[in-house]
Amino acid sequence: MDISPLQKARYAYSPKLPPALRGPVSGLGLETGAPALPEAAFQSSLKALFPLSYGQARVKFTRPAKAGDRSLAKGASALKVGVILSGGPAPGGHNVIAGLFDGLKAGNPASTLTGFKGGPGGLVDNKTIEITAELLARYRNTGGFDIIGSGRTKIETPEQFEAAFATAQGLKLDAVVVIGGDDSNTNAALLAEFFAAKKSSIAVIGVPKTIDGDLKNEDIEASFGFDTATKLYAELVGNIERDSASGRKYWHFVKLMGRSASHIGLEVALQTRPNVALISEEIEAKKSSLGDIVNEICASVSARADAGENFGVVLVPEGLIEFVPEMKALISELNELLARHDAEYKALQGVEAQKAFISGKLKSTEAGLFKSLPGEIQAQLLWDRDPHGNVQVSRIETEKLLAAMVKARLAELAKAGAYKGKFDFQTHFLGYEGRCAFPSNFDADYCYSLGYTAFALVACGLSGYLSSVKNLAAPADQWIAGGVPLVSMMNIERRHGQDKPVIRKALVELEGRPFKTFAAARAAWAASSDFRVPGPMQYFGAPEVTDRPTETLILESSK
Ligand code: FBP
Repeated sequence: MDISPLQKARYAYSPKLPPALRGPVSGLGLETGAPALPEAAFQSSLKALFPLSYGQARVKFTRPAKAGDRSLAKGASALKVGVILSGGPAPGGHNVIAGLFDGLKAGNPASTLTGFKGGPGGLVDNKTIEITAELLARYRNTGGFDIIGSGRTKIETPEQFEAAFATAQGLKLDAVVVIGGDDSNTNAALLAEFFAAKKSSIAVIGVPKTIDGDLKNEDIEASFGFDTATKLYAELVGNIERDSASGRKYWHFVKLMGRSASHIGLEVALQTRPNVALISEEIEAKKSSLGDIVNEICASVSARADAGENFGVVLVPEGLIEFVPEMKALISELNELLARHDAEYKALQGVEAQKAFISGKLKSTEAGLFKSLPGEIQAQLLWDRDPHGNVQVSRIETEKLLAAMVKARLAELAKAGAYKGKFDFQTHFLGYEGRCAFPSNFDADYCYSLGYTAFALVACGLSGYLSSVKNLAAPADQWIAGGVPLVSMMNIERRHGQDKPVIRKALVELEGRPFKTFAAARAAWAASSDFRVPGPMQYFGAPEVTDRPTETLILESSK
């Protein structure tokens, strides 16, 4: 294989583990905490939906094991585990598999790890690949999910659940480990309950993945991949800022991935100090219209033009469109209509016929808004939902919509004599280029630890848990490994026109330190060219450069 010098050097990297996981598996203890319950409003419905998994306790690994600790009942026996990579790739997935594999082998060299190919569909369809030490050696500390592939199949129908169970039983698995985001881990919780209802001892353990950073709560400080992806986007945004200050002729509108949540946009803003960074959650809270957002951008463009600076950078979160109240109402009506009239709608020939059909069924306000949007955006809003019922926001070109609206508004202002600058723009979408980057040292360590923890949870005979590693803003020798019951993170949401139990998505908190830090600084950034250029991610060198966690994590963990 012709591999790059960096890939070769990364093979030699030895990820750090939390102290409890270092040393022989036999010395590992498990401390059981209080039962972890979901939000009060959803307790009775979730108890009814998950009678066997509801009310489990948080657990934490300790070393040495203390009297009263639950033992690693299955720690020394040979285990057979299956692993799934689910949803969008996130840097570090290969290291989760490496940590899981090494844990299994440390417990008993006869243990085996099977990969399900192409995501959850691999479990349903029994498509597997044996993960050997030789295979894994080619993927350690590398980005991507290509060792076994990923997919977005939602295990939903009774037939799919039965097929998943038949596969796991047929392979005589002790556990299935699902590496995924909120939707995939919701699936993991449902599978765990289903297996338990079958009186099977096959465990299901989840691992918190997603570059979006929205799978977090009081127990999960960060999802893996967020650190690497934001470092990569921040490098690129910093470079764009410097280019804009060098050429002095463009405003750059940069859409950043992240689906609904603006964690990525906020983190990149904290690292790069752009002129404008839109935060969807604030836009929703302030009930800002598209017109308000355009005016906010125009204010910065205009103030900078007065100072002779006809350039700048605007960060646009991927999911923005869903948070503008009038657009949110439109999307939710579209979701209901598309679910209700699925067959009729799909039978129509061509996108124009589909637009006309749907627009004829919308309520009058929403119909007016839909008709006012550019044709391309109308079509993008109608594209298929993903298997979990989400609008595919990565395909809606919000950055282009906003740039065009800003240009039109500036032309009006210029006509009225209220704007005298020059405005030209470029648009960018940063997303896919960050999902398979070589994991940062942080993600390489975190992912390896999450995988090793998943093994330890299986070895303790637990099921329905999400692998957790805490105290992440501190060096790895202070990290704490444990597990959190999946059901405790769930609530009930409207999906595909129905109420469904799902793991709660964590959006940006407007009272949280990361947002408040940004909000206190942004007025100065809007007017100045005091950009911050973070430069490329470093893998070798001084720990303060190579191991620095995200600003979000640092701010959230500082009391
Ligand atoms: P996950 O939630 O599966 O981690 O996906 C993250 C993500 O990268 C989002 O930021 C983005 O909206 C979406 O995947 C794009 O999905 P796809 O890969 O199907 O185009």
